[in-house]
Amino acid sequence: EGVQPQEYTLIKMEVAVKPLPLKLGPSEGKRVFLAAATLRPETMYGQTNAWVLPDGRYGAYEISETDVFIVTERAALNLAYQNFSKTPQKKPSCLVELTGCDLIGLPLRSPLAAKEIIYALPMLTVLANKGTGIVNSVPSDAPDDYMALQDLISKPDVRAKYGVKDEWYLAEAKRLTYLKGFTEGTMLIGEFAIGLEAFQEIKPIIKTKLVESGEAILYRE
Ligand code: A2H
Repeated sequence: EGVQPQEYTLIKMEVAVKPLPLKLGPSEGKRVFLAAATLRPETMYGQTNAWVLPDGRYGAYEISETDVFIVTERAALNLAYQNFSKTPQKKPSCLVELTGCDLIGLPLRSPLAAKEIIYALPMLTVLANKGTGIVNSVPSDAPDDYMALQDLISKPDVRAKYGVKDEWYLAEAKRLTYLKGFTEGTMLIGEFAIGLEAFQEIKPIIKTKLVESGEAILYRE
């Protein structure tokens, strides 16, 4: 780890269900958010879901008079040092302790997300000691997110284990995964990695180049 602290953007994903599920009952009357740490806030348009660690330990912490963040205890302590706490000089106020399993399936309203509602889904590789323990998922821009989503899509037993319903992610995740990179992506590697041109403009150039070099043919049916 470097000497400089890492700066993340915490994305506030509001729990969008009333009344709150039983487990979150003690937070009733407050605005409750899953707070996700990201290095890529500019990608938030492409969010398809949020990730939680099923066996992870979380809490609903009072960040202000009105707002509650669901994060790990470690993150709540760090937030308190940075003055995000209802009880600034004291131990963070935890309304209820939760596990990741308690959060799976929560409907969320996340800033910038093209989709009005996204859901919290299980990911086993979420690190309890990084960020908030909550991750926003942008499969079009983050390989980790893409792989975790593919994993869930291809493993009905995992979905069954965590009670994941198909309508929480399937159609929209697929659509965004396929469309997003095409309409808004830029090249990151290779000779066209200038970072500005849209995929759509580069696509015919690469296609021609591959055909001319014999590495591809055009096929019609
Ligand atoms: B990034 P670094 Cl689109 N466990 O956000 C595992 N991964 C976590 C995490 C945790 N507890 N907390 C945050 N992260 C992820 C967006 C994104 C991210 C995109 C592309 C790349 C990317 C959407 N997911 O990260 O170790 C979060 O995913 C590439 C590394 O501090 C966060 O940013 O460098 C990133 O890891 C922070 O990782």
